[in-house]
Amino acid sequence: MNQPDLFGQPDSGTGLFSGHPQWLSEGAVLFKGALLAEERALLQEIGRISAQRPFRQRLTPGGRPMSVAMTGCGDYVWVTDAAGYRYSPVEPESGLPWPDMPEHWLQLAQKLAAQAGFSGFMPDSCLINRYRPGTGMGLHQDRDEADFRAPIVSFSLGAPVLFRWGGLNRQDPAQDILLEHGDVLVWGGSDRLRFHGVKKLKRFQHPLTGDCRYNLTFRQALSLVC
Ligand code: MD6
Ligand code: FE
Repeated sequence: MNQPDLFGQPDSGTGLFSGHPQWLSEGAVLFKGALLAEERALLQEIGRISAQRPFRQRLTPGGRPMSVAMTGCGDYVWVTDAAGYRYSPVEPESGLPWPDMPEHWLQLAQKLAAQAGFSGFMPDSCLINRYRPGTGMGLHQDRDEADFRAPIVSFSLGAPVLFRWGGLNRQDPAQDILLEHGDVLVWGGSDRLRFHGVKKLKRFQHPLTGDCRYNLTFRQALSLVC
């Protein structure tokens, strides 16, 4: 049976996502429910990583704590403190390297990037964000990476949220995109430097994550596209 699945379930036979990708524009693709078959494994691995390198509310360069708590894995993780925004090979508090990126995560991120038209994606960084009710993220561009030709692959797990999706200038009109448990957003090319943000999380109870939303963002932080 090779019928496309309108509900966006991964095809367990091939491991390929058979739902319809939604192209938001030339370089941004939303795969609804692409992670549903992997939800438990993903959440278990988040638990294992955060047991080693706990979620922390880091300080902005201006000295205010971010409302979102962060940890991560891979060669580098994005951090912020008085010294500024940067990708760090170690957890600043302990000086210890980050846990390895699980092979399974790398494969998922690469597969979805390729399905969005970005083959050869080699993420060296996965930032894990944890949102609680009332937390969000202001409009920003992702520009701390070395090579903007590489896309970003973003996994959403747990409570749903509205993602603010703007243009290349801060003042450009923005639209709201619903990101739900299991959704993947791949974003690159001419959309790579779009302004975006996360609206405040509403109270919600998810059977697997409680009131939390987790976002995993895979990036080529310091490695160049070859
Ligand atoms: C979040 N994500 O979804 C925050 N940036 O929690 C981001 O800031 C983001 O999802 C670039 C590309 C995809 C993203
Ligand atoms: Fe971002």
